[in-house]
Amino acid sequence: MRTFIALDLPPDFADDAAALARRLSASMEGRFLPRDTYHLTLAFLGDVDEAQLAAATDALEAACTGASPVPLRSDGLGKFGRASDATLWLGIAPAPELEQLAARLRVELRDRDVPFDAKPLKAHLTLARRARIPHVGLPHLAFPQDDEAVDVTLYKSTLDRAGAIYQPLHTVRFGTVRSEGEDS
Ligand code: 3AM
Repeated sequence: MRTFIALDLPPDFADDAAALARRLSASMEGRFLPRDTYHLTLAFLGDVDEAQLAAATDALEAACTGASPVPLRSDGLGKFGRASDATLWLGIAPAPELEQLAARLRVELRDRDVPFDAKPLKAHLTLARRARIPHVGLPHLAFPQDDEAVDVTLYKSTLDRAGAIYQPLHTVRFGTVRSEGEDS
């Protein structure tokens, strides 16, 4: 099963990012992603088996225990790839809480022998794929209001001709970590 772990966005931030994406989609071709798919990837695991999936869930719980809310502050637009065929993203400004969470997650995954892509974190929300970024200037853009993120989810990603389908498998909200069956 193809999986990744990502920080989820509060609804207001996602709404603002979707409004930004709508403005951008008027200025360029591209496959703009549905708002509900927005996330900030903390670790891409790729294919894992059942045992690794259970270990990844444990790692997620451990990494979030006592974690602090992550400040979300827009840090401009950016791209991966060529301007003629780019992944277009909204950057998220570096923050110690975010760096710490991603670092802890990676330590917890490594301790449990769960494989993941160890490339340095580049905090971003992907807005569009296969975008053709114009050379002329973009319209005036309103960026999302600053916010805080408190949820991390282990996602299953299924590749489809129309794009990836993301299915949440396990979500942890910081400070309220509770396993299934535990009394509330
Ligand atoms: O967070 P975004 O949407 O930018 O591009 C994939 C997506 O990134 C990325 O993981 C996220 C969930 O699929 N991804 C896919 N393959 C990857 C790889 N081998 C990868 N990230 C790192 N290494």
